[in-house]
Amino acid sequence: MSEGFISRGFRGRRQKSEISGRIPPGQYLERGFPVLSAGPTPHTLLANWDFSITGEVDQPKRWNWDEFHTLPRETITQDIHCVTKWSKFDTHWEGVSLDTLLAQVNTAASYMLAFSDGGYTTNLPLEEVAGGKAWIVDTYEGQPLEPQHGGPARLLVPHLYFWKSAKWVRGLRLLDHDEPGFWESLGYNNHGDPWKEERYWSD
Ligand SMILES: Nc1nc2c(c(=O)[nH]1)N[C@H]1C(S)=C(S)[C@@H](COP(=O)(O)O)O[C@H]1N2
Ligand SMILES: [Mo]
Repeated sequence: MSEGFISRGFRGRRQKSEISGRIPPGQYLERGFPVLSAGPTPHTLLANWDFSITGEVDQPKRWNWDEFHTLPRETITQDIHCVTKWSKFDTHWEGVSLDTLLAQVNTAASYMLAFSDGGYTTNLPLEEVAGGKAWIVDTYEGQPLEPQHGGPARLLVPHLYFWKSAKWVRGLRLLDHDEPGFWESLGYNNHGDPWKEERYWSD
């Protein structure tokens, strides 16, 4: 048997050891991209879209679509983990780091509530989104982000369960205290670290 034959047999399939080192406990590897939305998909025209930072800031900040696209952009390759137990490896995104956005406001806040078209919210401590851990993304696998996956733009916080990655995001409300978001008020864990299996409030 030639080596070529053996590697052909493994092509398209990942070695068990690679998966087990990389997949958080209780998760399985998904190859598709499931859609999970608590309500209908909003369709906001780019002409009406803006992104704002409000709340505990000296001066609120707002970018329309064109202004947002003058900001420095980053490409991101990350694994994502949904609390419903699917994980997806090596997803590719493009967008603006929250470090870049938060650098443009003066704040003493320690928390934030991301808010979206349709009313969805999710809460995060600012230290969980600082230092290259969170982005506002508008491109997925080289294409404009599809509405069902959160286009025009979504929050991406890949190190936490994917419910923290608010689709159709329109801004961040900075807070001096923690305030549970949509799923966090309905029993999902306040923090949501997939490696600690922080799925529900009792975890
Ligand atoms: N605005 C909004 N964002 C959301 C949700 C939602 O219902 N509304 N669902 C969350 C959940 S539970 C998950 S798992 C991911 C799913 O993203 P996807 O549909 O792109 O896979 O979006 C998160 N962000
Ligand atoms: Mo989810």
